[in-house]
Amino acid sequence: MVGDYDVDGVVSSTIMSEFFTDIGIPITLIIPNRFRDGYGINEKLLERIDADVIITVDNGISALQAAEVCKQRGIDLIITDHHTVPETIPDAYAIVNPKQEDCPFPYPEICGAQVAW
Ligand SMILES: [Mn+2]
Repeated sequence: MVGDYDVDGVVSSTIMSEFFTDIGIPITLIIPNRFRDGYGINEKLLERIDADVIITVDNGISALQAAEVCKQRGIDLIITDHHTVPETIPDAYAIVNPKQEDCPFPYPEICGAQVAW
């Protein structure tokens, strides 16, 4: 799982980590270092991730290149985010973002932690 270093990102990461721990699924949490790794899931960060599935929390909706790398490597990328949806969205296995036009959820302005929850 790839989180974010701000408050929303850390809470998102905690909620999702606790869920997988509670149901007995091993999960590795990576919160990118703002200075060394940059923001969110990205190509550089992917160099040190070996996984079958990657879930993002509070980031990922603009990660076009990272999604491409995941696809090439056979990694299922599940993006959960609440940030503004760009014109072109990542080619991911799944995207959960209430700001997507076709999302029926009635509250598009929720935070990333609520999306994760
Ligand atoms: Mn956020």
